[in-house]
Amino acid sequence: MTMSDSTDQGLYLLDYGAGNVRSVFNAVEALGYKIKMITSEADFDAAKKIIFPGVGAFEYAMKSMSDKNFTKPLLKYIDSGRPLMGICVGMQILFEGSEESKVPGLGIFPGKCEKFNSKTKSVPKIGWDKAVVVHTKNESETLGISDSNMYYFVHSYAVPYTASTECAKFVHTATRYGDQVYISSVWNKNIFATQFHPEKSGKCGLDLLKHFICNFKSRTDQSETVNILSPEDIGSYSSVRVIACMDVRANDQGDLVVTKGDQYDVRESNDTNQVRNLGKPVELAARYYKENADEVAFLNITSFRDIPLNDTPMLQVLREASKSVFIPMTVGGGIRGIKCEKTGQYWSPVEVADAYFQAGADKVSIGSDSVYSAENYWKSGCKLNGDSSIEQISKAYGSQAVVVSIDPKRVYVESKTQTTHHTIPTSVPGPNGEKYCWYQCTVMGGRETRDFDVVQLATAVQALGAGEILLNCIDKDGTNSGYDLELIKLVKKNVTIPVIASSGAGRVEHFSEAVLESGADAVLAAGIFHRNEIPISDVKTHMENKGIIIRK
Ligand code: 1PR
Repeated sequence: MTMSDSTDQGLYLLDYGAGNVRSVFNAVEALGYKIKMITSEADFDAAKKIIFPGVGAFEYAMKSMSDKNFTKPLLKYIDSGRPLMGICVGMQILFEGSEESKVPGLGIFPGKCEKFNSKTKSVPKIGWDKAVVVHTKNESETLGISDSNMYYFVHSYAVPYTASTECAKFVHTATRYGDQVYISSVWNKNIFATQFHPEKSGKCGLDLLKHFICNFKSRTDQSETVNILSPEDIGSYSSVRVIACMDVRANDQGDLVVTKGDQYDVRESNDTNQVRNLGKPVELAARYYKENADEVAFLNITSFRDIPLNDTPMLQVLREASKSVFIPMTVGGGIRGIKCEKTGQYWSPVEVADAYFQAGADKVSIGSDSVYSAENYWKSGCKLNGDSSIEQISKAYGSQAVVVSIDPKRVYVESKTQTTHHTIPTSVPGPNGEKYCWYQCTVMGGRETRDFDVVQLATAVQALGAGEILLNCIDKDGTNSGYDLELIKLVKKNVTIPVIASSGAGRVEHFSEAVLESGADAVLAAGIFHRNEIPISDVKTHMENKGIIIRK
């Protein structure tokens, strides 16, 4: 056997042409193995192992499979006894169905995906968590999943876990999210599937993929139904994410750099007035991956300049970064319908998002366009007409793939009656001693203010289908004076989707305050990480000492 033979395990990737399958591709290649795309029925016959990273919403996945005529060949492949590894929606569609859609699933496992209860926790669930092996006996082979590892989950639907005899036959791990316990992986005969994303779960995830590629064994002993954990035995380990954010733009020499400003001004305050250069985006992302960031975000901060999609340098940044960064990546800036002024070519919001997903992004973040959509939503009397980028992208890829980035500014008022906007009493009075403020939304990176407040925006984007809010604050950006806790509390009170605290982190205490005092689901920083002022490990150690669950 030659060297190249040993890397070719007859591994195929089932891609029905949507979303981020590049990450799986890159993860397998980083492990030193070859993986080919399934493009025809004949490939199912040639495959010795298949990885099926379902992406998008349940119905979209089932429909795409059927449009490509992949459903029957997949079922035939499964029947043949050759190994299949499903990921996320690639696991969900193995069940009978989902509350998300009327379209039935493949029905290989009993059970149906149900939506998480958003009255008790943020939904979608986005973050790192444990997958607890439920079998306590006769399972010497554990597929490489360890209770001490954390994996990356992002989903709104899950199949409830019960300690029934039926579950015992195929459930491998379960995970708790607040008051609910659900199936986080299955293993039965030749099928292994995870609700979480191994390709985005750092080294633990890569190890799991390697295990599937090299050591997978079918599970034959299904008759053993004793000693599985009851849902009450599954502990709560959902962790708070620490995110490193890179604002990216071309500097005055034309190089793409990570920059960072104070209150959105990214130019040096000295005579040079140059765009601050804090490093190269791909290198910095690789550094944050090594330093144990839970997620990275790239924001194209000059996206208001209309650049045709095919000329967008951010696509190349993602393609390169996704070769070495195996944690979730969000990209923002210019996510909207784009028209090329020269050629007249038009890319719909879904096409734009798809280009980023194909390049390696897991989530897209929408800024200015979400403000316009939210304004229209209120003007129309809260109608969902399907026109907005948020609606279109979340319909295709699921709400968990759509982040809305908000850039608000404080507006101080003396009393609540001075404005119709949502005001709060503030402990940080205005320049003239004003005791109230409201948060005004801006577009184009803070360049233009709108007669629209953060509560109007946050509630509208949630209704339109956004899955997460990246909550910046222009007053706090780059100040190192701590997050705007009052702002975070206000937004958290009005939405059930996760909220990422952003802008102003300067000390480790700021991170724990955002979580404990304001209820942030994740914490983000830029300047202090770029300038090496506080290592991510110090932030996590501090948070852990404060009783916050983090990924070590
Ligand atoms: O409007 O959809 O094209 O998106 C543009 C995106 O670019 C938005 O997400 C917007 O927030 C971002 N953006 C535009 N201009 C700037 C700027 O800084 N001049 N950056 C900008 C926003 C905020 C965060 C920053 C935190 C943490 N930057 O990215 O990382 O404030 O900073 P800190 O920890 O140093 O305080 P569209």
